[in-house]
Amino acid sequence: MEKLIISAAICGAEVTKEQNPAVPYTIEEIVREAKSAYDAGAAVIHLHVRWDDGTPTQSKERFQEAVDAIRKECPDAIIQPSTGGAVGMTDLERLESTDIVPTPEFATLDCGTCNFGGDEVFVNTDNTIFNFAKIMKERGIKPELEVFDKGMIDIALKADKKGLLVHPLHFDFVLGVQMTATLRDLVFMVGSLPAGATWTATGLGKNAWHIAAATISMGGHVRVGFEDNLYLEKGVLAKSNGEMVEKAVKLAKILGREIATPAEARQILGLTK
Ligand code: KMH
Ligand code: ZN
Repeated sequence: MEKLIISAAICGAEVTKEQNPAVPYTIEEIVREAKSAYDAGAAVIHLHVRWDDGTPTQSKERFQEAVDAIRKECPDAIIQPSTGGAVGMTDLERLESTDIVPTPEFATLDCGTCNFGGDEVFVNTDNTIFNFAKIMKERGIKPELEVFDKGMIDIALKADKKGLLVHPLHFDFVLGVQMTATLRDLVFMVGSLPAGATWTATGLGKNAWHIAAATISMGGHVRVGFEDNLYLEKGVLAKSNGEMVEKAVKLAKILGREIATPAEARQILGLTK
């Protein structure tokens, strides 16, 4: 089986220090968490940034500062800025994270509108999605196609039909937000992908570890980290993103998958930079 790419979603936009004191807000804390994940075996750092008080931001200056600082500690990591940002941000705000130097090689592209609990709705109209895809293609940024349910795979394929995406397509299944996170769901999502696509999966909260184990067994790639889950196991808060990456590495070892270095991950994902 192909080597396993581990992505670490170290920060997110929604989780707080009240939920887990290790959630990073400051640049120093974000670097600490990125380095802990990288040292443990993560090839990809999925990046959101916050102001020092925890408020999520897509400020290009803040992203530039974070990426420059992470780069010093994790020289060859694939740093993947979020273009999702936080619920309620404008498209222009969300795209700021891609407007840094050097231009990111990889960034997320959210492929549909999603209920985020309560009254929160993460809005991604077709026009937003196609426009983000177009801009990312023009800038030479490979999108990771974030899909929260099967309909979003179909929207991504519409964008592909319009020639807006770069092959091989790479999807990330975020299960347990809008769609449930059963193994039946995971198998259905994988079976809905076009030939040649690569995929990562993550399960929210209590779904994290059964989705990771199934994904490793099925030949997919794994995302772990505070953005999606704060617990190492039931009732035990993770002390760092690195601890969660270590757990994914242990699962991979048990299940016979080797871990991809950043260089190997770039090859698997078709990243050209
Ligand atoms: N925070 C969510 C509203 C992404 O990074 O592209 C969007 C999100 C997806 O986290
Ligand atoms: Zn994210």
